[in-house]
Amino acid sequence: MSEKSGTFFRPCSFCESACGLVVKTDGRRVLSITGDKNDPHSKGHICPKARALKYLHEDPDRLKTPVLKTGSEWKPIGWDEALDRSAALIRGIQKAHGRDSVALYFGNPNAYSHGFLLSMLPLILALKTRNRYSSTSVDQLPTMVAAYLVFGNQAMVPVPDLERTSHFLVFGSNLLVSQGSMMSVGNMANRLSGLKERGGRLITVDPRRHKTARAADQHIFIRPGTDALLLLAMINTLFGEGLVKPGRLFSHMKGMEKLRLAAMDFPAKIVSPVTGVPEETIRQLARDFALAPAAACYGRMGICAQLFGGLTNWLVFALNLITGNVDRPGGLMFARPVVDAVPLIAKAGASGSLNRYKSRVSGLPEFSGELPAAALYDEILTPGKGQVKGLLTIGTNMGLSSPDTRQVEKALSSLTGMVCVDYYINETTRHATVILPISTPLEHEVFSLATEALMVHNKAKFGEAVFDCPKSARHDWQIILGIAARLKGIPAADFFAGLGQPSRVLDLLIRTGPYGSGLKPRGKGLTLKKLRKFPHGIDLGPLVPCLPKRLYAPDKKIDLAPQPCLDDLARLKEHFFGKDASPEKGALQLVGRRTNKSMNWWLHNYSKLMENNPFAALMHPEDAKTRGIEDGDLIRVSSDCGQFEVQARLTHDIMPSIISIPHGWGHNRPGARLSVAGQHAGACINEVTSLLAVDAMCGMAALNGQWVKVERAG
Ligand SMILES: Nc1nc2c(c(=O)[nH]1)N[C@H]1C(S)=C(S)[C@@H](COP(=O)(O)OP(=O)(O)OC[C@H]3O[C@@H](n4cnc5c(=O)[nH]c(N)nc54)[C@H](O)[C@@H]3O)O[C@H]1N2
Ligand SMILES: Nc1nc2c(c(=O)[nH]1)N[C@H]1C(S)=C(S)[C@@H](COP(=O)(O)OP(=O)(O)OC[C@H]3O[C@@H](n4cnc5c(=O)[nH]c(N)nc54)[C@H](O)[C@@H]3O)O[C@H]1N2
Ligand code: SF4
Ligand SMILES: [Mo]
Repeated sequence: MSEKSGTFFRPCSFCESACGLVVKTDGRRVLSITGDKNDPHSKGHICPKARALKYLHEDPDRLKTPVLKTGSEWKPIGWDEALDRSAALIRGIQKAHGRDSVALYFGNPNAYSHGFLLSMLPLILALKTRNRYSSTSVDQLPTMVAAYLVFGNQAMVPVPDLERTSHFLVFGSNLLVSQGSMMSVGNMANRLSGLKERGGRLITVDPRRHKTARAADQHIFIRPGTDALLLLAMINTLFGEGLVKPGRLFSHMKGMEKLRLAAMDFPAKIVSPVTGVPEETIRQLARDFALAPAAACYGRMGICAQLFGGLTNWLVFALNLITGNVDRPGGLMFARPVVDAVPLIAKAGASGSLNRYKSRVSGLPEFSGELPAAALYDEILTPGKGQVKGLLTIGTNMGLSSPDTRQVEKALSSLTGMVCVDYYINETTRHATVILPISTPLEHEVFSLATEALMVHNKAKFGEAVFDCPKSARHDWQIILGIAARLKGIPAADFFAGLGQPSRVLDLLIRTGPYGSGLKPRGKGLTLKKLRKFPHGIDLGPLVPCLPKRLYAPDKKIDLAPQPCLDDLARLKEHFFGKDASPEKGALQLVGRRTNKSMNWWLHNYSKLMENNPFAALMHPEDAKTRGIEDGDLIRVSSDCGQFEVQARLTHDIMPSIISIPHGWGHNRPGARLSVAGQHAGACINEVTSLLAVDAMCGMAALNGQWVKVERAG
């Protein structure tokens, strides 16, 4: 239908925001990409990255056929040969060295592909390796761990009810740039101005006064990694001042007394000097939160990628819970998507697990069948039974996105075989034996399966493919099932026949979901066919309360004081109040930041996105002065792991002794074929981050807060 007119409506599949796009084509080329004003979720919002859909599609560097490495050359090969070789490589290594000798690593963009999400299980089952990794453990792992421990299901992640809250407290997230994450908002600026218009308040807590902080009613500087202390002191204040009012859900909670006792050790007076937040500010923060008509506390990368991410995410949930701000309008609520993964996960016995086993070398804990990314490189480099010798990556530039790129580089170049599913020969896939390129987003259908479960207002949308998929291209699910079938020794055709196209599976999931028609052919509710009739998406209304019905712990309780969290408090105390607790002299603490025209490590090959997209470090004038650094100078940032040079920008919008550096750069690796990115190489922040900085409780990489040496270059 829309093919004729050349106008297509679809969600953007680059980030969790899932903004509605209008893509106009002349049948062969994209003419324009604009925001869809009729999309009830994003109401016309898009960001500069959306146009990368066109650039990616037209990029001459993008692989159009599989390639095989022969010596230092890449040879194009056909799909059957490529899939046969990939499967043979994996099977060969597993036969010789055991099942765990091949590792799997799934990267961030897979979260936006329903094709991937609906086909990954057969691959996991076919590989049967304990060495399963993903970007989760450099991203949102602590949030999922906390959701599992507190609400009983790793997918029960509550989102702030931005439409109705009157008090929004944000830790470690620059919402106006990132658009938020572990929540799908669509149009952040609009939602935050709505909050202001209602007379609500926005408060940010961050070592940097970023764009969102500048738009906030109050900004609080905090020393990196100390958020758990601040939250404990806030909770302590609430208990001390009789402000704990858990409300309706109280009878479904357990652990209140344990939480009170835990917080007793952390009064505002004690945590103030460590966090850098004045005592009275801490108390006032707690009171304001408790007394607001409806409050929501949320945090993202700043409270995940740090040494105490697990504790901090638990405490964020606890703060919301004991003030009665969970599962009520204006607080933290749960989305009700058309495909509801939570009960499916529960039924499959996969609600979550923590520390059932540990990684072989570094002893880091398992979470829900995955091991932490920070553990992988030791597994590759350390000989012994179970050593990883083969790697299958799907949609990750892990060579740059993991800490300590020097060590990662050493590990990747030592592998016996590596298969990558990716568009490019980039900094990571250049290590591969075979690269299997997938169709571009314009060549396949889009459905935001994962992000619709995190929407701040219920909504469903399905986007048709804009272009026919060329005969020579394959979708990710075809590649994944193609490898899985070969590993299982099943003819690929049988595999597809059994599982069907993702859209068929999707239809089944929608029919059996919360709004579904059921399995009868003429049921009343939603089907994929009906959803397809609403190209701008269907507005399914504001978030609605769902507890206690959706509690999945065996005792059906919300746990305010999970044992793994209580146990981890000793590490927190030792770290900040133990005998070795003084900060490193003369060093600065590194924090990361997102920028408007970058998407992690993969949209730098498009010249339009590289205009006014500088690679620069932000530091405080005081720190610059003591080092003889002036605005615009080239500085050297170093640690035990490595070093790089970057331009310094001086600003008072950052705490003294902090340095903020964006990620996504480092395109100077030999053999990568990214001609535009190569001209804007910059340096990779992870050249100076260490694999040893890990949140021991859950295995999350502590990318933020590491100490680095900073001096003038040259
Ligand atoms: N334009 C753009 N948008 C993106 C992305 C992108 O690359 N570009 N990436 C997407 C992805 S994958 C994600 S996960 C999200 C991330 O979304 P955000 O979390 O909003 O992204 P960041 O800019 O990394 O913000 C992290 C903030 O934490 C602060 N911080 C560092 N350490 C601490 C700490 O210990 N405590 C506190 N309180 N704050 C701290 C940093 O100063 C920084 O301001 O963004 C998504 N959106
Ligand atoms: N120091 C530091 N490190 C960080 C972070 C930080 O803030 N600081 N942030 C962390 C976070 S939150 C994240 S999410 C990770 C991101 O790191 P990764 O998960 O490694 O993801 P990207 O860097 O986005 O790389 C995506 C890769 O997938 C390919 N690709 C794009 N779309 C698709 C697709 O649909 N299918 C397939 N098969 N391939 C595709 C791209 O070409 C690219 O090679 O980095 C983490 N690392
Ligand atoms: S904010 Fe995210 S979803 Fe929206 S247009 Fe930009 S990249 Fe796409
Ligand atoms: Mo992320």
